[in-house]
Amino acid sequence: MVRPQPLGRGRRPDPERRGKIFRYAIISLVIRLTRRRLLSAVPAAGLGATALHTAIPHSHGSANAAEQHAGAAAAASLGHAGGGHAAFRGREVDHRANGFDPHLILRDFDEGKVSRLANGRTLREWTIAAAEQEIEVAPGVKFAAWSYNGRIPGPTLRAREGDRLRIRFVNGGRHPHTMHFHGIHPASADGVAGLGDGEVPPGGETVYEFDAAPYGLHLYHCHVRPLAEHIAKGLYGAFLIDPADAREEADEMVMVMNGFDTNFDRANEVYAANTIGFAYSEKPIRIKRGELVRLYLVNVLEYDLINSFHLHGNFFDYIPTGTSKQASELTDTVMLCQGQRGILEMRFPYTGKYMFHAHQSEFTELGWMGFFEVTD
Ligand SMILES: [Cu+2]
Repeated sequence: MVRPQPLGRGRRPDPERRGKIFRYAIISLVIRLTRRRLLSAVPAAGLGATALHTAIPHSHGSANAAEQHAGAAAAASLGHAGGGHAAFRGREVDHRANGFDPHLILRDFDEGKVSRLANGRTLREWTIAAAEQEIEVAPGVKFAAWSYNGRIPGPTLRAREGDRLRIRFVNGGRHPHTMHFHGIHPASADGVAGLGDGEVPPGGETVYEFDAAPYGLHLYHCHVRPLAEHIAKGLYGAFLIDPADAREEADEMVMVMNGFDTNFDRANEVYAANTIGFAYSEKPIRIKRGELVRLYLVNVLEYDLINSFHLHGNFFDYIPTGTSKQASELTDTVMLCQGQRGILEMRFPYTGKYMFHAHQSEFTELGWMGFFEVTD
């Protein structure tokens, strides 16, 4: 689903990539010369917004030069000025207009409507609706997105191993969609074309029902072709199954690493954890010194082969896929391909601000970085 391409600017880029970098360089120069005018010309409506708003899915091939230029300009202005967001200081994403706030998504776990089956087992039920909505992924950069329950990533669904799960999926979009869960379940609940109810047409709905297994950190996403577009548009979320004997109490949070192709060139212009570039940089994540922090980390990034998480000033225990109680590694950097995920556990011995970011510098500069602020 992803097309091979260089991982960073240090590698020898392919011609398309070189074109993108060249475009960035030119646009960055123009921006440097006309920053004041450009910033006032990038209203909340967004430079690329008009073009992007009317863009229909899968239209990346037909996006005209003006659209591409507009999207790239908005994104380049984001990535420019060393850390990019500096150019937007004082400008913020309108979380209210988006309908979600990455700081709330961070610690939000949806355990569903809980009841007990006749056999004594726990039943968890959710209703998840797909919709189309425009979101501001970085200050002034709008993206015509698809969402589950009005947010990107979709709700973090949380269950305990052995629970019965019943997910009613309603397609409120204009294209067929599904929910495909990672985990162990019958083929009929797999959320792909030709199995069970298969693709759910616009206005249609279906129910996915299965047992929660195995315990660990998983994900769900739409599995309709073209898959890259359906995922990159925003149809994904974390799916967490706790072990029967719960993990130790901790300050728990979820980061879904993602990105946005705002100019339809099958490469991302904005990178983030939980969608909004620089959100955790503008407003650091507050944690307490000495407290156990458990980070559920999922990579859904489309169009780039690898993503990563690197922590400053500390190390963490890493549990791949969360399917064990034992960490496999003590490290400060993990590398994940699309669909890979894991649990990070750490305690900060010192107070202060500690950066975290992708160790692909390009991603960092285009939004995927933030800070933990450790206090007593
Ligand atoms: Cu879809």
